[in-house]
Amino acid sequence: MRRFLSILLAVMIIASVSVVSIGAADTGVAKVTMISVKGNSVTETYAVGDTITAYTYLNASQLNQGKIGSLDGAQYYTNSVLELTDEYTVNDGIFDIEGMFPITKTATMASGHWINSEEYAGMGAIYYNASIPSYSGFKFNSDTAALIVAHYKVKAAGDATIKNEMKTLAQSDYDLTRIIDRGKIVQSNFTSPVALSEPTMPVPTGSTVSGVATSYKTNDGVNDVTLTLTGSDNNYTDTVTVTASYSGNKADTAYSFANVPAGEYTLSVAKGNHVTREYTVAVSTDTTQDVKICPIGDADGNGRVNAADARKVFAKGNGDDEAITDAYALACADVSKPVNRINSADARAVFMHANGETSLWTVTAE
Ligand SMILES: [Ca+2]
Ligand SMILES: [Ca+2]
Repeated sequence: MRRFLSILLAVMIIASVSVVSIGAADTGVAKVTMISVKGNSVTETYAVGDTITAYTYLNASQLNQGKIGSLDGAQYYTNSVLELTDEYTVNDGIFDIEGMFPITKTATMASGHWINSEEYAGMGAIYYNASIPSYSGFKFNSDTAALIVAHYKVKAAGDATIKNEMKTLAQSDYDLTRIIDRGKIVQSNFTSPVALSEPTMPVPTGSTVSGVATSYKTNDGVNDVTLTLTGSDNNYTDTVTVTASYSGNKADTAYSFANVPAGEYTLSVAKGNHVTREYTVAVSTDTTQDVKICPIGDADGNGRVNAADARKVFAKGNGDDEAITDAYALACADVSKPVNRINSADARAVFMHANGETSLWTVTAE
């Protein structure tokens, strides 16, 4: 009985020691070192319970203007100290993948989980793989181009590492030239800054692009004007849809894009029964760009398709080059095959529409 009690006491002492040791860890600190793809690092100290946002950037602007066609890699982290607070899996529960991979976005296949290999014992990992094998590529063209933005929580005291490794980094030119090939850096002229707190690098806030979109009434079911702004030298793309409110047959409708980074853009304007039009917009400050689209067949740009349009199209098709000169007006006049050529078939179709015989537009009942 006595012997049994002493064993029980010993067990209780061990148990209480282990409780004390957990308590010490909870109030301790974690020294976290983050290592970039190229091996440079940053170290910060955190309290247990702190949350960390880890930023990994990539700047390949020296190579093909930073356009990357495919990348494949992992971010490893010391699992005993750090917990990945957002879990990403390929098959289920995809959660804010655009926030985690702001440039490659939903083109990324990613999963965050632990691994237990001999090489990386005790490490967790975020695996990612993204590919756009076209000339446009993912644009890692500045030191603020984020590869991964990952959220961690410090769950215990100790030393921890967040380490970026890449298996493939390939340009988006036609032969997909490798920058990193099977884990080996073969072209070293890119940078990969890392940060464990809010980036010290300036984050562009952007400008407003706004204006008035002029369109016309073609039938009562067609009211949405869709404007798409796409960066020529960055990854920005956004679409705004506004509802046309008519005064007579014309609608002047305000539109606006917020937080547009400086750069050159294509603004595409589309509406049912209208000919889509593209504008080039340079943005360095708040920018006003009024736009106007016209109905199919409106060769003189007044929003109506009538005998005057038919006469113009006929004259153009008959060899009078001065009848229609503007490229967009030509697109409005080019209503019939062959495309990119104005001839008597276009004139006939516009005339039939003006005459109320065969409409050029999709007409639905109100
Ligand atoms: Ca007209
Ligand atoms: Ca034609």
